[in-house]
Amino acid sequence: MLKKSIISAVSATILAAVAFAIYFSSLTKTEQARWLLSLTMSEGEALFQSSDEAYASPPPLLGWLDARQKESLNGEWSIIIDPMGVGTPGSIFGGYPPLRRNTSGMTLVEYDFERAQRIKVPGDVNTQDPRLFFYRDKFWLYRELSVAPKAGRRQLLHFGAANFTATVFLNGRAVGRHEGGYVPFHFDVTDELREGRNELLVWIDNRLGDQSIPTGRTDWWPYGGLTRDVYLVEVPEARIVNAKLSLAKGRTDQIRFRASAQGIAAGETVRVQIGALNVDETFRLDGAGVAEGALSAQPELWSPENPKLYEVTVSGGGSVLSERIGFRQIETRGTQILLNGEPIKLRGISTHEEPIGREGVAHSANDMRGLLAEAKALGANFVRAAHYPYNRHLARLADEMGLLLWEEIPVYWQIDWDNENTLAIARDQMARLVQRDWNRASVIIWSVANETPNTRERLRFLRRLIEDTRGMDDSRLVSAALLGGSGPDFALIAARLAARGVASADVPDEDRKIFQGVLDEAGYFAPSAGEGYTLSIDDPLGEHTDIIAYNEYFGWYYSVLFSRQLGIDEAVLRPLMLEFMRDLRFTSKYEKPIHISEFGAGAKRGNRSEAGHIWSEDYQLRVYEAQLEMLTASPQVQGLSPWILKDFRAMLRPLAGVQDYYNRKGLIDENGERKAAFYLMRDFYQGEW
Ligand code: GCB
Repeated sequence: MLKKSIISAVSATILAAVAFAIYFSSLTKTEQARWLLSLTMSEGEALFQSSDEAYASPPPLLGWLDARQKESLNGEWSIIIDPMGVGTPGSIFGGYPPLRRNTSGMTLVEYDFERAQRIKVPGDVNTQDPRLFFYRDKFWLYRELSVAPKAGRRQLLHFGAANFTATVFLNGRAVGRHEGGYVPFHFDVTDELREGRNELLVWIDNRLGDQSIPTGRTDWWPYGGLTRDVYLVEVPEARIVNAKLSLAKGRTDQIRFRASAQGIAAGETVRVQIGALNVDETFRLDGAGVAEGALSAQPELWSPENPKLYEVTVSGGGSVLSERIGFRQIETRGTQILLNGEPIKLRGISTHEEPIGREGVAHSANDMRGLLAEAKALGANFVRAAHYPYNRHLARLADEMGLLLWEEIPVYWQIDWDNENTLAIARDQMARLVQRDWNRASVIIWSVANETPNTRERLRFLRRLIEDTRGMDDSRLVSAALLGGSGPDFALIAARLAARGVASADVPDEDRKIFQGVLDEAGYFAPSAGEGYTLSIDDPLGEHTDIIAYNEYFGWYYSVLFSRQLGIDEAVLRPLMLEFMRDLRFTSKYEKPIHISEFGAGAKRGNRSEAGHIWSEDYQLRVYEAQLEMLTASPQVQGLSPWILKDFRAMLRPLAGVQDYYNRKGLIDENGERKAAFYLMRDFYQGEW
């Protein structure tokens, strides 16, 4: 019976093949060619489509990375640039995997990783090859690794960050994809790894757009690539995934502890030890793999003056993890910020993740130490790490060096507020940042956004992020850098500038007439020459944040705005503005501390100007002088983080001979040379305020 059906199946196949051969030979040569081409095309299309496959997303973050057993995959990787996106595995162009070689001299291999150019990982691709400086598209990174799988252990492929969408292939199989950049993620590759040589391929798509986080247009360099450490982390099957310790709310004699585990049975225990505090407790895991409870302890409190850290060991299953952790309280009371119950002013500075004296992204502990050392030299006790999560060394070093930190995700300017996927990327970034750094005492503020428009959709989006953040971690403050000043505010300020303009002896007649016109229009409401103004920062998001953070550019951009609005020459308006700023004040209807998260002016180091022309160190200095006088006269202002510590790379900044694709608002230049305003700021931070 079986024999019969096999015979009939075989003969049917032979018949079909013969019929096809007859049909094919009846076609003309052109028809035959078209037929063959259509076959290749449809295969090709299928391969191109494979790039849109639903790839696995990475599991939740693995905490306590520095305490894990791991092998570094840093070093030289092969790179193939692929702006057309055709190098997908299996395609005739990329033709990978397995790694193919043309050893016979007759094998067509175009994407040959052995012959390809090498670049360093971690590192951005843009500054490692001059041809890639402005490149913002797709490329492949490849390396081999050899491992010996071990029974009872899992191998996790960890990336500190991949900018901005990374699809990871191991031995030709897609293991997953992460979208968004700037945050760590991993995949469990135990089942993909094999004894001996393994081929690891990462497809990076460095494009950003309207729906990504960050959006396509940013005032910083969208460095692409594997910008942070890559590791193969070996963990036991039964393991601690993460653990958080922080002081109980309002208390200094109790530490809250919470750990999550995987592969350890409910009812088993997690042990926490802090030798110096005589803590040695165990907590049972519940059905969800969580163990939590309170520890009685009276730690010496962490502060910038006394950055005290304790060695903490958490063990459970096969994990034994140790880290140095500090304990402190941060809260607000009315318009004050309290650190360990005492009012503190944030003497801060803003930064980007770029090292001093080298091009590209900062990725090593040394890079970060250099940056933080310069903030310390400025006399700062606070760093605003704008505008995206930096590498993990930042907060660890800030813990040790005694610097308070603001950490942020790149929800920046205008994004697609109604897009679910956009929200999902932002939530993922926040979760990974918070879960990575929640044991760092230095981090006191999570920021969910920078300079976003005041709309309903934005409010909904950001409230969601704030809720998420507080849900994960209620031992810190939440904020967002706002844009302030409404149309009416600016009209009233314009009238005050006009009153000063009319009274000033330095204003040319033509401009005086324009100013007079503004005053005539204001009529009865026209201000007097010396009148100041109090600007209230009332963005509705302020209701939901703990701190009202405000970016303002009086003395820089706003002078352009007023000059255009009034039709007055900038040369006339700028000095009037610097004078007026001394009578400008800030407040908010929310009874909360105000932090001026940005102010500044562009200056090319070495450019001096007695006349105080813009782009000179002298003009920058004048803006800083006026800003400090203005800001310290507003009692609600409890913190400053001027823009910015160091000149940084920005595609938005082309001005030849001055910017050359650097944003020049740094207090030091790209080589670490200080500008005059650095010293002014340093003297200010050493003073009374
Ligand atoms: C801002 C942005 C910051 C820019 C800065 C500038 O308001 O928050 O990312 O770099 O202004 O220099 O224009």
